[in-house]
Amino acid sequence: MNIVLSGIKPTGIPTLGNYLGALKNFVRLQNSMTDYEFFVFVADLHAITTPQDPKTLKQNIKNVAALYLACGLNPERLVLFIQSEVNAHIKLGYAMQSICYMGELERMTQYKDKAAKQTQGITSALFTYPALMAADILLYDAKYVPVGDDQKQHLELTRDLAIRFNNRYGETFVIPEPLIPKKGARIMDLQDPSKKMDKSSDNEKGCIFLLEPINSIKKKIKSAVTDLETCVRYDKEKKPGISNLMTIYSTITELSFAEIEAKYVGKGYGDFKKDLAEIVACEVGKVQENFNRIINSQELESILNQGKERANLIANRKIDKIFKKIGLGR
Ligand code: ATP
Ligand code: LTN
Repeated sequence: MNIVLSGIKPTGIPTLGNYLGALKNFVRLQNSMTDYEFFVFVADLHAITTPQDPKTLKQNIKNVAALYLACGLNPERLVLFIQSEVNAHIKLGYAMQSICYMGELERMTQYKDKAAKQTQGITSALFTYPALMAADILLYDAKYVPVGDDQKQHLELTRDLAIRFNNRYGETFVIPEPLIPKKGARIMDLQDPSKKMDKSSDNEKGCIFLLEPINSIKKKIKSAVTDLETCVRYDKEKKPGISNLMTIYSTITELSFAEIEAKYVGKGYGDFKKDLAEIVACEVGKVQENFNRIINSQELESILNQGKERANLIANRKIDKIFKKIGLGR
Protein backbone atom coordinates (compact mmCIF):
# COMPACT_ATOMS: atom_id res chain seq x y z
CA MET A 1 0.00 0.00 0.00
CA ASN A 2 1.22 3.53 -0.78
CA ILE A 3 1.92 5.71 2.18
CA VAL A 4 1.31 9.38 2.97
CA LEU A 5 3.22 10.59 6.02
CA SER A 6 3.69 13.80 7.96
CA GLY A 7 4.65 15.14 11.37
CA ILE A 8 4.14 18.15 13.62
CA LYS A 9 6.51 19.28 16.37
CA PRO A 10 5.05 19.68 19.87
CA THR A 11 6.90 22.97 20.46
CA GLY A 12 3.75 24.81 21.56
CA ILE A 13 0.06 24.97 20.81
CA PRO A 14 -0.44 24.49 17.04
CA THR A 15 -1.47 27.64 15.21
CA LEU A 16 -3.92 28.55 12.51
CA GLY A 17 -0.88 28.31 10.19
CA ASN A 18 -0.33 24.66 11.15
CA TYR A 19 -4.05 24.07 10.70
CA LEU A 20 -4.40 25.62 7.25
CA GLY A 21 -0.96 24.61 5.96
CA ALA A 22 -0.94 21.08 7.33
CA LEU A 23 -3.81 19.66 9.39
CA LYS A 24 -6.73 20.73 7.20
CA ASN A 25 -4.82 19.57 4.16
CA PHE A 26 -4.19 16.11 5.68
CA VAL A 27 -7.94 15.72 6.16
CA ARG A 28 -8.65 16.80 2.59
CA LEU A 29 -6.05 14.36 1.28
CA GLN A 30 -7.34 11.55 3.46
CA ASN A 31 -10.77 12.05 1.97
CA SER A 32 -9.53 12.12 -1.62
CA MET A 33 -6.66 9.58 -1.55
CA THR A 34 -8.71 6.63 -0.42
CA ASP A 35 -6.22 3.96 -1.52
CA TYR A 36 -3.37 5.37 0.60
CA GLU A 37 -2.46 4.56 4.18
CA PHE A 38 -1.88 7.66 6.34
CA PHE A 39 0.90 7.87 8.91
CA VAL A 40 0.98 10.97 11.09
CA PHE A 41 3.16 11.46 14.10
CA VAL A 42 4.07 13.85 16.87
CA ALA A 43 7.67 14.86 16.17
CA ASP A 44 8.76 15.11 19.81
CA LEU A 45 12.42 14.26 19.10
CA HIS A 46 12.50 17.27 16.79
CA ALA A 47 10.97 19.47 19.49
CA ILE A 48 13.95 19.04 21.82
CA THR A 49 16.34 20.54 19.29
CA THR A 50 15.29 23.83 20.93
CA PRO A 51 14.82 24.20 24.73
CA GLN A 52 11.58 22.67 26.12
CA ASP A 53 10.21 22.46 29.64
CA PRO A 54 9.59 18.71 30.30
CA LYS A 55 6.09 19.12 31.77
CA THR A 56 4.93 21.46 29.04
CA LEU A 57 6.44 19.19 26.40
CA LYS A 58 4.47 16.22 27.72
CA GLN A 59 1.24 18.22 27.56
CA ASN A 60 2.05 19.55 24.08
CA ILE A 61 2.69 16.01 22.80
CA LYS A 62 -0.76 14.93 23.93
CA ASN A 63 -2.36 18.08 22.57
CA VAL A 64 -0.88 17.60 19.10
CA ALA A 65 -1.97 13.95 19.04
CA ALA A 66 -5.52 14.93 20.02
CA LEU A 67 -5.57 17.79 17.51
CA TYR A 68 -4.87 15.42 14.62
CA LEU A 69 -8.09 13.63 15.48
CA ALA A 70 -10.00 16.80 16.41
CA CYS A 71 -9.34 18.22 12.94
CA GLY A 72 -11.13 15.27 11.38
CA LEU A 73 -8.54 12.60 10.58
CA ASN A 74 -10.23 9.22 10.61
CA PRO A 75 -8.67 6.91 13.22
CA GLU A 76 -9.66 3.89 11.13
CA ARG A 77 -7.47 4.98 8.24
CA LEU A 78 -4.66 6.35 10.32
CA VAL A 79 -1.49 5.24 12.03
CA LEU A 80 -1.05 7.92 14.69
CA PHE A 81 2.09 7.65 16.78
CA ILE A 82 4.67 9.48 18.84
CA GLN A 83 8.11 9.62 17.24
CA SER A 84 10.13 8.88 20.40
CA GLU A 85 8.15 5.65 20.90
CA VAL A 86 9.66 4.21 17.72
CA ASN A 87 13.41 3.74 18.29
CA ALA A 88 14.18 3.08 14.65
CA HIS A 89 13.84 6.84 13.92
CA ILE A 90 16.97 7.50 15.96
CA LYS A 91 18.87 4.66 14.31
CA LEU A 92 18.04 5.74 10.78
CA GLY A 93 18.54 9.40 11.76
CA TYR A 94 22.11 8.52 12.64
CA ALA A 95 22.63 6.59 9.41
CA MET A 96 21.30 9.59 7.48
CA GLN A 97 23.74 11.90 9.29
CA SER A 98 26.46 9.57 8.11
CA ILE A 99 25.69 10.18 4.46
CA CYS A 100 24.68 13.82 4.74
CA TYR A 101 27.29 16.54 4.16
CA MET A 102 27.93 19.52 6.43
CA GLY A 103 27.51 21.84 3.45
CA GLU A 104 24.00 20.48 2.82
CA LEU A 105 22.94 21.12 6.41
CA GLU A 106 24.55 24.57 6.41
CA ARG A 107 22.29 25.61 3.55
CA MET A 108 19.03 24.84 5.39
CA THR A 109 17.09 28.07 5.87
CA GLN A 110 15.07 26.79 8.85
CA TYR A 111 18.35 26.16 10.68
CA LYS A 112 19.72 29.54 9.72
CA ASP A 113 16.53 31.33 10.86
CA LYS A 114 16.32 29.50 14.16
CA ALA A 115 20.04 29.84 14.86
CA ALA A 116 19.83 33.58 14.14
CA LYS A 117 16.93 33.98 16.59
CA GLN A 118 18.58 31.92 19.28
CA THR A 119 22.03 33.37 19.64
CA GLN A 120 23.02 31.25 22.66
CA GLY A 121 23.15 27.51 23.08
CA ILE A 122 22.42 26.40 19.52
CA THR A 123 22.47 22.62 19.72
CA SER A 124 24.11 20.19 17.34
CA ALA A 125 20.72 18.44 17.07
CA LEU A 126 19.17 21.61 15.62
CA PHE A 127 21.85 21.46 12.95
CA THR A 128 21.42 17.76 12.12
CA TYR A 129 17.60 17.90 12.37
CA PRO A 130 17.00 17.50 8.60
CA ALA A 131 18.78 14.11 8.67
CA LEU A 132 16.32 12.90 11.32
CA MET A 133 13.44 14.30 9.29
CA ALA A 134 14.68 12.34 6.26
CA ALA A 135 14.74 9.23 8.45
CA ASP A 136 11.12 9.85 9.60
CA ILE A 137 10.00 9.76 5.99
CA LEU A 138 12.25 7.08 4.47
CA LEU A 139 11.66 4.58 7.27
CA TYR A 140 8.08 4.08 6.09
CA ASP A 141 8.72 4.32 2.33
CA ALA A 142 6.33 7.26 2.23
CA LYS A 143 5.44 8.30 -1.31
CA TYR A 144 3.85 11.64 -0.41
CA VAL A 145 4.63 14.07 2.39
CA PRO A 146 2.06 16.86 2.91
CA VAL A 147 3.78 19.89 4.46
CA GLY A 148 3.69 23.68 4.44
CA ASP A 149 5.91 25.72 2.19
CA ASP A 150 8.71 26.07 4.79
CA GLN A 151 9.49 22.33 4.59
CA LYS A 152 10.16 22.20 0.86
CA GLN A 153 13.92 22.46 1.28
CA HIS A 154 13.97 19.64 3.86
CA LEU A 155 12.05 17.44 1.45
CA GLU A 156 14.56 18.15 -1.31
CA LEU A 157 17.36 17.10 1.02
CA THR A 158 15.42 13.94 1.95
CA ARG A 159 15.16 13.05 -1.73
CA ASP A 160 18.89 13.69 -2.27
CA LEU A 161 19.79 11.48 0.69
CA ALA A 162 17.48 8.69 -0.47
CA ILE A 163 18.98 8.76 -3.96
CA ARG A 164 22.52 8.83 -2.55
CA PHE A 165 21.79 5.88 -0.27
CA ASN A 166 20.17 3.90 -3.09
CA ASN A 167 23.16 4.53 -5.34
CA ARG A 168 25.64 3.56 -2.66
CA TYR A 169 23.94 0.53 -1.15
CA GLY A 170 21.39 -0.60 -3.74
CA GLU A 171 17.64 0.13 -4.09
CA THR A 172 16.35 0.68 -0.56
CA PHE A 173 14.15 3.75 -0.35
CA VAL A 174 11.11 5.12 -2.14
CA ILE A 175 11.87 8.68 -3.29
CA PRO A 176 9.24 10.84 -1.57
CA GLU A 177 7.43 13.87 -2.97
CA PRO A 178 6.14 16.87 -1.03
CA LEU A 179 2.45 17.79 -1.28
CA ILE A 180 2.26 21.52 -0.67
CA PRO A 181 -1.24 23.04 -0.66
CA LYS A 182 -1.91 25.67 -3.34
CA LYS A 183 -3.39 27.98 -0.74
CA GLY A 184 -2.59 28.29 2.96
CA ALA A 185 0.91 26.82 2.67
CA ARG A 186 2.38 29.91 4.32
CA ILE A 187 0.15 31.82 6.71
CA MET A 188 1.87 34.95 7.95
CA ASP A 189 2.02 36.61 11.36
CA LEU A 190 -1.00 38.91 11.88
CA GLN A 191 1.15 41.70 13.32
CA ASP A 192 4.11 41.29 10.98
CA PRO A 193 3.07 39.80 7.65
CA SER A 194 6.68 39.50 6.53
CA LYS A 195 7.16 36.63 9.05
CA LYS A 196 5.48 33.23 9.02
CA MET A 197 2.96 32.55 11.79
CA ASP A 198 4.99 30.44 14.18
CA LYS A 199 3.88 28.55 17.27
CA SER A 200 7.19 29.16 18.99
CA SER A 201 7.31 32.87 18.14
CA ASP A 202 7.48 35.37 20.99
CA ASN A 203 4.88 37.68 19.49
CA GLU A 204 1.62 36.07 20.62
CA LYS A 205 -0.57 38.85 19.21
CA GLY A 206 0.32 37.89 15.68
CA CYS A 207 -0.41 34.25 16.16
CA ILE A 208 -3.74 32.40 16.45
CA PHE A 209 -3.44 29.30 18.60
CA LEU A 210 -5.93 26.52 17.96
CA LEU A 211 -6.71 26.11 21.64
CA GLU A 212 -7.02 29.74 22.70
CA PRO A 213 -10.37 31.25 23.74
CA ILE A 214 -12.57 32.10 20.76
CA ASN A 215 -12.98 35.72 21.88
CA SER A 216 -9.27 36.22 21.94
CA ILE A 217 -9.02 34.79 18.40
CA LYS A 218 -11.65 37.25 17.17
CA LYS A 219 -9.80 40.16 18.82
CA LYS A 220 -6.53 39.19 17.17
CA ILE A 221 -8.16 39.13 13.74
CA LYS A 222 -9.82 42.46 14.29
CA SER A 223 -6.51 44.04 15.30
CA ALA A 224 -4.46 42.44 12.50
CA VAL A 225 -2.17 44.83 10.63
CA THR A 226 -3.46 45.98 7.22
CA ASP A 227 -2.60 49.12 5.21
CA LEU A 228 -3.78 52.67 4.62
CA GLU A 229 -5.96 51.86 1.64
CA THR A 230 -9.36 50.54 2.58
CA CYS A 231 -10.25 48.31 -0.33
CA VAL A 232 -10.20 44.54 0.05
CA ARG A 233 -7.85 43.55 -2.74
CA TYR A 234 -5.26 40.75 -3.04
CA ASP A 235 -1.75 42.04 -3.64
CA LYS A 236 0.82 40.02 -1.75
CA GLU A 237 3.69 42.46 -2.40
CA LYS A 238 1.98 45.79 -1.81
CA LYS A 239 -0.75 44.72 0.63
CA PRO A 240 0.74 41.78 2.58
CA GLY A 241 -1.52 42.17 5.63
CA ILE A 242 -4.90 42.08 3.91
CA SER A 243 -3.60 39.49 1.42
CA ASN A 244 -2.71 37.19 4.32
CA LEU A 245 -6.19 37.66 5.82
CA MET A 246 -7.73 36.95 2.41
CA THR A 247 -5.67 33.76 2.19
CA ILE A 248 -7.09 32.63 5.54
CA TYR A 249 -10.61 33.56 4.36
CA SER A 250 -10.17 31.76 1.06
CA THR A 251 -8.62 28.59 2.51
CA ILE A 252 -11.49 28.13 4.95
CA THR A 253 -14.43 29.14 2.73
CA GLU A 254 -12.94 27.92 -0.57
CA LEU A 255 -13.99 31.21 -2.18
CA SER A 256 -11.45 32.54 -4.70
CA PHE A 257 -9.71 35.89 -4.15
CA ALA A 258 -11.83 37.41 -6.94
CA GLU A 259 -15.02 36.22 -5.27
CA ILE A 260 -13.91 37.68 -1.94
CA GLU A 261 -12.99 40.98 -3.59
CA ALA A 262 -16.40 41.14 -5.27
CA LYS A 263 -18.15 40.46 -1.98
CA TYR A 264 -16.46 43.42 -0.29
CA VAL A 265 -16.71 46.06 -3.03
CA GLY A 266 -17.66 49.33 -1.34
CA LYS A 267 -17.07 47.89 2.11
CA GLY A 268 -14.08 48.57 4.37
CA TYR A 269 -11.60 46.44 6.25
CA GLY A 270 -13.83 46.59 9.35
CA ASP A 271 -16.64 44.60 7.69
CA PHE A 272 -14.19 42.14 6.18
CA LYS A 273 -12.39 41.51 9.45
CA LYS A 274 -15.68 41.11 11.34
CA ASP A 275 -16.79 38.40 8.91
CA LEU A 276 -13.39 36.73 8.92
CA ALA A 277 -13.39 36.68 12.72
CA GLU A 278 -16.71 34.77 12.64
CA ILE A 279 -15.48 32.37 9.93
CA VAL A 280 -12.31 31.50 11.84
CA ALA A 281 -14.20 31.31 15.16
CA CYS A 282 -16.65 28.83 13.67
CA GLU A 283 -13.91 26.65 12.13
CA VAL A 284 -11.65 26.65 15.19
CA GLY A 285 -14.67 26.31 17.50
CA LYS A 286 -15.52 22.95 15.90
CA VAL A 287 -11.94 21.76 16.33
CA GLN A 288 -11.97 22.81 19.99
CA GLU A 289 -15.23 20.99 20.64
CA ASN A 290 -13.78 17.76 19.25
CA PHE A 291 -10.51 18.34 21.07
CA ASN A 292 -12.25 18.68 24.45
CA ARG A 293 -14.04 15.40 23.88
CA ILE A 294 -10.87 13.54 22.85
CA ILE A 295 -8.06 14.93 24.99
CA ASN A 296 -8.62 12.88 28.12
CA SER A 297 -10.35 9.92 26.50
CA GLN A 298 -9.35 6.29 26.59
CA GLU A 299 -9.88 6.37 22.81
CA LEU A 300 -6.81 8.59 22.32
CA GLU A 301 -4.68 6.29 24.46
CA SER A 302 -5.74 3.22 22.55
CA ILE A 303 -5.22 4.88 19.13
CA LEU A 304 -1.70 5.86 20.23
CA ASN A 305 -0.99 2.35 21.50
CA GLN A 306 -2.11 0.80 18.24
CA GLY A 307 -0.11 3.39 16.30
CA LYS A 308 3.01 2.66 18.31
CA GLU A 309 2.67 -1.05 17.61
CA ARG A 310 2.07 -0.70 13.87
CA ALA A 311 4.77 1.94 13.36
CA ASN A 312 7.33 -0.16 15.29
CA LEU A 313 6.49 -3.24 13.26
CA ILE A 314 7.12 -1.52 9.93
CA ALA A 315 10.05 0.60 11.09
CA ASN A 316 11.93 -2.27 12.77
CA ARG A 317 11.67 -4.45 9.69
CA LYS A 318 12.97 -1.62 7.55
CA ILE A 319 15.85 -0.60 9.82
CA ASP A 320 17.11 -4.20 10.03
CA LYS A 321 17.31 -4.32 6.23
CA ILE A 322 19.02 -0.92 6.09
CA PHE A 323 21.68 -1.74 8.70
CA LYS A 324 22.40 -5.00 6.90
CA LYS A 325 22.94 -3.16 3.63
CA ILE A 326 25.31 -0.72 5.31
CA GLY A 327 27.26 -3.63 6.75
CA LEU A 328 26.60 -2.92 10.42
CA GLY A 329 26.50 -5.61 13.09
CA ARG A 330 27.41 -9.27 12.79
P1 ATP B 1 8.16 25.90 15.21
O1 ATP B 1 7.57 27.25 15.36
O2 ATP B 1 8.45 25.24 16.51
O3 ATP B 1 9.32 25.83 14.26
P2 ATP B 1 6.31 25.04 13.17
O4 ATP B 1 4.87 25.27 13.45
O5 ATP B 1 6.99 25.85 12.15
O6 ATP B 1 7.03 25.03 14.58
P3 ATP B 1 5.72 22.23 12.82
O7 ATP B 1 4.93 22.19 14.03
O8 ATP B 1 6.56 21.02 12.70
O9 ATP B 1 6.61 23.53 12.73
O10 ATP B 1 4.84 22.39 11.53
C1 ATP B 1 3.90 21.44 11.19
C2 ATP B 1 3.40 21.70 9.81
O11 ATP B 1 2.77 22.97 9.72
C3 ATP B 1 4.50 21.67 8.74
O12 ATP B 1 4.01 20.97 7.61
C4 ATP B 1 4.70 23.12 8.41
O13 ATP B 1 5.15 23.30 7.10
C5 ATP B 1 3.30 23.69 8.60
N1 ATP B 1 3.32 25.11 8.96
C6 ATP B 1 4.00 25.66 9.99
N2 ATP B 1 3.79 26.99 10.03
C7 ATP B 1 2.98 27.29 8.99
C8 ATP B 1 2.39 28.51 8.49
N3 ATP B 1 2.62 29.68 9.08
N4 ATP B 1 1.60 28.43 7.40
C9 ATP B 1 1.35 27.25 6.81
N5 ATP B 1 1.87 26.07 7.21
C10 ATP B 1 2.67 26.08 8.30
N1 LTN C 1 10.47 19.42 10.15
C1 LTN C 1 9.05 19.59 10.19
C2 LTN C 1 8.36 18.59 11.09
C3 LTN C 1 8.68 17.20 10.69
C4 LTN C 1 8.14 16.51 9.55
C5 LTN C 1 8.78 15.22 9.56
C6 LTN C 1 7.21 16.82 8.57
C7 LTN C 1 9.56 16.36 11.29
N2 LTN C 1 9.62 15.18 10.63
C8 LTN C 1 8.51 14.29 8.58
C9 LTN C 1 6.96 15.86 7.58
C10 LTN C 1 7.59 14.62 7.59
C11 LTN C 1 8.78 21.03 10.62
O1 LTN C 1 9.61 21.66 11.18
N3 LTN C 1 7.63 21.52 10.36
